[in-house]
Amino acid sequence: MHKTRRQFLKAASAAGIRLLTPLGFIGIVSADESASWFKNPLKLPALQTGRIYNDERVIDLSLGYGNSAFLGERTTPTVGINGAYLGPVIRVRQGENVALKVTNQLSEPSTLHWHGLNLPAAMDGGPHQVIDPGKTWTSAFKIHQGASTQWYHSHMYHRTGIQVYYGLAGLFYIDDPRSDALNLPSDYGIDDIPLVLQDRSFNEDGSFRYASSMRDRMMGMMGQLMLVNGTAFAHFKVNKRLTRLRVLNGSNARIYNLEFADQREFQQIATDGGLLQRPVSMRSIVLAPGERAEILVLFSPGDDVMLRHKPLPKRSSPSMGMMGNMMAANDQPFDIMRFETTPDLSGPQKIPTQLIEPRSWSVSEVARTRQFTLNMQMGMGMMRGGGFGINGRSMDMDRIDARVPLGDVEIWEIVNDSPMAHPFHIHNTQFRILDRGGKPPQANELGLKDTVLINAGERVRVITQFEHYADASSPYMFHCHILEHEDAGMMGQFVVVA
Ligand SMILES: [Cu+2]
Repeated sequence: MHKTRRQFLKAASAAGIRLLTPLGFIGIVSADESASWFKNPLKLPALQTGRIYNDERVIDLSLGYGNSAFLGERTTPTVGINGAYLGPVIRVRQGENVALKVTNQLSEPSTLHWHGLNLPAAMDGGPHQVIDPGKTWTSAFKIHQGASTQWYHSHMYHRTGIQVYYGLAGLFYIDDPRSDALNLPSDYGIDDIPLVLQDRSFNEDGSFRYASSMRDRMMGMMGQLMLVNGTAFAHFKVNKRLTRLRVLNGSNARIYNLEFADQREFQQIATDGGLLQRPVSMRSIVLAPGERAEILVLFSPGDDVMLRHKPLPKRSSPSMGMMGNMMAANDQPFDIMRFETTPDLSGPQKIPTQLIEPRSWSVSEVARTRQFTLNMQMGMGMMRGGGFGINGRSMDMDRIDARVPLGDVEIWEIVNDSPMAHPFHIHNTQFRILDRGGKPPQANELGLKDTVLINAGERVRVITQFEHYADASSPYMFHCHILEHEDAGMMGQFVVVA
């Protein structure tokens, strides 16, 4: 294993790819080098709107094997949905009844979970909705939510990490009349661009290298090379002055702090659950696994700019010890993709000053507060592969951890009692962040969210309401979205009861 990896790194090095760290992350920092490398046209997933049949929008999806060429002529065995790697962008409208028909053509069981959607628990695609090989599962429900960028991915218990890594993920757009009326860039692939960010590691033969070390399982799987929509060294030709980027952190474990190399301003217009009240000016944005952001970027003729990761400010504490050192050593700057304008750049297009009023709840409506403490047991517990849990308990498919009355407004207080950050995700709902470490959230976190990053030692309170669907027997999940942590048991189950 080590030999293979060393050979790959050697080959990469010979090809001019700079090795940034002893831990082996491959990236390119110098603008000169980047220009010669980042020239692969950004792949765009197919847009799938399905067909209307009996007042239902029917979307056919098929999980299957494929081969993908990420690195020159070497091919990588991958898994995809209606294709070799990743899946189509599913596009539906608020108020529609949808039926997602998922056929599993893999030789192992899998699931497809609709991340961020409000839906009946039995339609959620979580660990209880297993699709056996050769079988078709239909997930049918009404879309209650407004315009937003959601996504979908495998949620197979103990296999989520590897199945998503191999390619079982895609985007899920919802449109509504209010967002239509804002006249935002919305021409798919022209000025409305999906960016699925993923980091991957490869063996010398081109195959993916997944979670081979203790470190991969403990920190979560970090890759050596960036893929955007499955494109390595991606290059996008910008057509319009004002371009909307819908960014998904679809990585298993890596947290990005995104900025443009020239540190230009951009406007964040949406969080996980939809549009913000008004655009928020930013120069960098942190996105943890599972999180989405929609941003508007203004380009000028002649622009040639990298989107890159900038290391986060160090937040070291004595308790972080070895793990803190590992995290710091791994956090180097690297380029993600390149944006180059075409000579006939058209526009400009106006940025609206007001967007929508996102759903909110008042603390005075709260029926109860629940606490969730994220645990990582260090030392021997970790060495045995255990120790990942919530409230001191590891995931148990036969245990319900919380019963939430339908329609109640609740505060969920999430405490990170571990030395590293964890993105906490709640199924079936969108919430608002009340406070982070006792302080109000930043302007760009004031919208609806379904995944929130909880830094080491931090306490975050979110407020939400579970609506529309109750089922005392089918549970939804709440969990860490570092997929190796989720697979190792940092997950729990709740039901919504009428
Ligand atoms: Cu975690």
